[in-house]
Amino acid sequence: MPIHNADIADVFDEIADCLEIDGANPFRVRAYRNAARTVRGLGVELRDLVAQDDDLTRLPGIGKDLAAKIQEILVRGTAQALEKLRARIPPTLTEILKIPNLGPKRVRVLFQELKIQTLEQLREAAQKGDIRQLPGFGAQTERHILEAVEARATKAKRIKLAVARSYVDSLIDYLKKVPGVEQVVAAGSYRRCQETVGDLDILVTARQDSPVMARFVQYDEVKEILSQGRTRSSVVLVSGLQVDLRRVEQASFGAALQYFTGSQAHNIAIRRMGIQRGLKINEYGVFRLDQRVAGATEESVYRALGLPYIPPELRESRGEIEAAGRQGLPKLIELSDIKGDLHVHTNATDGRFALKEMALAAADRGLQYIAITDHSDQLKVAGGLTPSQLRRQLDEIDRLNEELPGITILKGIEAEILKDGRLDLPEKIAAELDLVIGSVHSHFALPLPKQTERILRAMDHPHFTILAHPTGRLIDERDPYAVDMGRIIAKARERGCYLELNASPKRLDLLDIYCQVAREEGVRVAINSDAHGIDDFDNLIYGVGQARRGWLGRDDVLNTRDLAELRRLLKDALVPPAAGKTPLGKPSTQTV
Ligand code: DGT
Ligand code: CA
Ligand code: CA
Ligand code: ZN
Repeated sequence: MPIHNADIADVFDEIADCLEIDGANPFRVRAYRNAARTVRGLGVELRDLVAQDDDLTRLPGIGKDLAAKIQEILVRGTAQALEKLRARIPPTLTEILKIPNLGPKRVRVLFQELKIQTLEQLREAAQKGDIRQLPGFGAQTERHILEAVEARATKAKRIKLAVARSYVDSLIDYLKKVPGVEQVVAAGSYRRCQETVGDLDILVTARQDSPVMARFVQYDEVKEILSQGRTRSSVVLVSGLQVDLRRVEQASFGAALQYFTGSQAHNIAIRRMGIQRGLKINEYGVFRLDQRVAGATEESVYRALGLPYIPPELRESRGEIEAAGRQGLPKLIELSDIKGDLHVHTNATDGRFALKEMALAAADRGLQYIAITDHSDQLKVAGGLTPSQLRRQLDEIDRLNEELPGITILKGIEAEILKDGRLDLPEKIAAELDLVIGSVHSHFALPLPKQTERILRAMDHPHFTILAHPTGRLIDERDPYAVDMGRIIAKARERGCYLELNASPKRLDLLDIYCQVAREEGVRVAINSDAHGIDDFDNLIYGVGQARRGWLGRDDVLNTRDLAELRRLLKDALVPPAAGKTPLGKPSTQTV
């Protein structure tokens, strides 16, 4: 059974959870958390590194002890350290830890005082009013807990796109090696680059005699076979991901790919359009009076309707069919259009690598510039920079810009947007910065008018350049805060500043629907990795996927510009447009 990095990271995270509930030394907890993050973000599979005898202690945050644990997990699938902890701490407690408002201390109190071990017991205790009796809890906390438990129970388990990708790639490689297999494509929400996927839909074409259906259920990561047939099988992988495999005829491949890529809403609209033209469209092809007229390729399906090809990311029934009909589809951005990254951290705050290492890693990936944007002073938990630390960092950037010819380092900061909308920005240094990213990391629960006013006020700061992760959501963990995004986007247009699409797979914020609004309003978006480690630059691809879902083309994205033009655009954001000057016009949109 091959062990993936995500599995190893899960073991480390669970150890950290257990240690935390156990009241262990915070440094130990953090060591496991950091290791989990390192492992998760690694570009290569650890099992491959171990197979070629690489020294794992070269990896950041991995010492001898953790390297040994990685080896152990690769062999046994788990670690003895975790098994020992589980013997004392019921594993279901770590589920309870995921409820917002419940940190390790509270989870421990609930366990010790009320013997609460499961979400179900937590719900019952909250309903009976037992929790409010505990020291440090109260009626309001009890109500929040109950709401959170109920919300979790109704939410179907979905997997983040980036996590799914690590499983998909191995499975596709495996299927491609089966004799007689011709094409293997992952369709469904995965192909549409949706931020999370419910299950995976894979299509194959193969020669008549190919054993592909039998081999699929024999894949060594299959935990459970749900159904098995000649053209369709479903399994659940060890990771919990369900995979549906369908074998289709070559002549139907395009129609099947179109059908199983979805979305359902897009497909219904497409089929309705077909009916109006006397065409029947299904997963086998496009038919006129039972005569197949198209279906071998997706292009042929759309062509039969008089439409150009519609990229999968647009197939959400949000106007793409109408736009295609008038030849008005945007030419979508691609990863190769990204020239730089405007949100990067170093170990001066909560990043894990030195400035130079981050710059070299970015240059390695072909980026022409990065902006260093470490946290500002007020974000104490991330070790925010004092003005004198920032000053030293700026001097270091000057030195490195002389030393490193391949890349330009811009000077920036990720400034806290304080509760009242002031920016945590050392005013004396602000003028020396190339850009200022404003971020909300506190007071998420403000009511909508207050939250909106707070952010609008921050955007009024003359040095404000980019609004980071504009809705604050963490996928599956934290909903967007209550904020009027329409007003924020309108403000960015008036003010001439920019919005970030944070490419971290757990954020993907700006949301796709707001990208579409930003584009219509002529507000440019910066697709940033928010890198805390060198591998995080690889997350830009997820930002690009989300941007494509939001209809963005190259011109709609700030960091597709070469350095000279980028500098001009950053300067444009410096002061509000003077009276009489026309506000930033719509970027010219390329059409195909
Ligand atoms: P997911 O798995 O929840 O992330 O989302 P999808 O979009 O992958 O949905 P899924 O796996 O249920 O089905 C894959 C595609 O197959 C879906 O996007 C459209 C197509 N499809 C499935 N069931 C139906 C249906 O009842 N009607 C139509 N028109 N299309 C369907
Ligand atoms: Ca699916
Ligand atoms: Ca499915
Ligand atoms: Zn950041």
